[in-house]
Amino acid sequence: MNSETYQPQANGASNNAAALHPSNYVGFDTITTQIENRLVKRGFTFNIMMVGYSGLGKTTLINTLFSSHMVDSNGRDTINEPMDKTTEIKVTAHSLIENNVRLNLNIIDTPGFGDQLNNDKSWEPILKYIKDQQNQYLRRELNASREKFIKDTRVHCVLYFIQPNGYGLKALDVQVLKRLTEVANVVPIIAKADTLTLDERANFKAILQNQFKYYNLKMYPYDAENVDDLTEEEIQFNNDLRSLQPFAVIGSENIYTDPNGEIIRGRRTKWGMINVEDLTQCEFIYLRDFLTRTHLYDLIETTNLVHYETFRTKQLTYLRENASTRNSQMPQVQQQS
Ligand SMILES: Nc1nc2c(ncn2[C@@H]2O[C@H](COP(=O)(O)OP(=O)(O)OP(=O)(O)O)[C@@H](O)[C@H]2O)c(=O)[nH]1
Ligand SMILES: [Mg+2]
Repeated sequence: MNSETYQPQANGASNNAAALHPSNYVGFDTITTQIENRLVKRGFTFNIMMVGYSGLGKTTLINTLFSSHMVDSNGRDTINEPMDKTTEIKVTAHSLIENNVRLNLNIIDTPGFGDQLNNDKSWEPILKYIKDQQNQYLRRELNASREKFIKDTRVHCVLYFIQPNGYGLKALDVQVLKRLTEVANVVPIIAKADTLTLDERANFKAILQNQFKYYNLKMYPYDAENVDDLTEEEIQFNNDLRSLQPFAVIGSENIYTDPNGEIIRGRRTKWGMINVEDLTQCEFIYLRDFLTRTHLYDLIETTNLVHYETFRTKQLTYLRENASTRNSQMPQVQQQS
């Protein structure tokens, strides 16, 4: 073997050693295909949660995002239809297949808060749900006979709906966002953007971006200093995305045929048709691309590497400290001489 192209490393040699280029084709570059095949076969699980004040179109947007009727919203065509308000945390599971890739999608719809007389704690069940899933995952992981593939129910993305009021976050929004951003990837969106003019929308966005900074709310995607492994391009892309956030979106359950004969998903109003997939009208397409095309895998990975890791470290440290306190309180066994 050519000693110039192959130099055995001593045990424990660092990975930073100069890269070697084998003189013949070895073939390990096919590992990407091998990984791809394995992952495609196994499929991906993506758990997305909708959170926000009542009636902001959370349930409707689920159906808009995945272009299918997935969950019943309270949109009604006639007055006789029952209102379908979300009253409890509801998980619906779907298996979507596109080009042989299977996506196990779990949508976690939550009741809107702000309806009760005292709303102070109305978000607690939502936070509890997120932590419970992390806890369950940890338990399964620590199980002596742990499963080969642990079922992942951890929340990978929280879509947070902001009321299009034009003046900013409410005190309750800040309270909820503070807690949510500590435990999950939160993507904020301006709901029902058709109720704002374009100027109002731009102004509102600037106000919200300032408020995120002011209250130190860390929204997803995170600043480059908080993530490793990103290329220059990815960092630039995330910076661009952050300047566009929160996306101003419009949701709809209904499909229409426009005057050109094209099928569109939209909202028919007295003054015209809103096409939710038209970028000149709203930023729904940005949101969908961001969630499903560009950041789906990163959302899953960041949940595992950042949020779950923080939870895991805290839990294990707590358990260890508790165990050592218990041990120090136990009566000492007399040493036999
Ligand atoms: N103008 C407008 N109305 C919308 C939009 N999205 C949904 N709606 C309407 O708002 C109403 C409430 O929609 P839902 O999707 O049930 O709202 P929700 O946030 O799930 O409500 P809760 O479950 O009660 O919290 C329905 O009548 C929808 O048709 C939107 O983008 N613009
Ligand atoms: Mg709902």
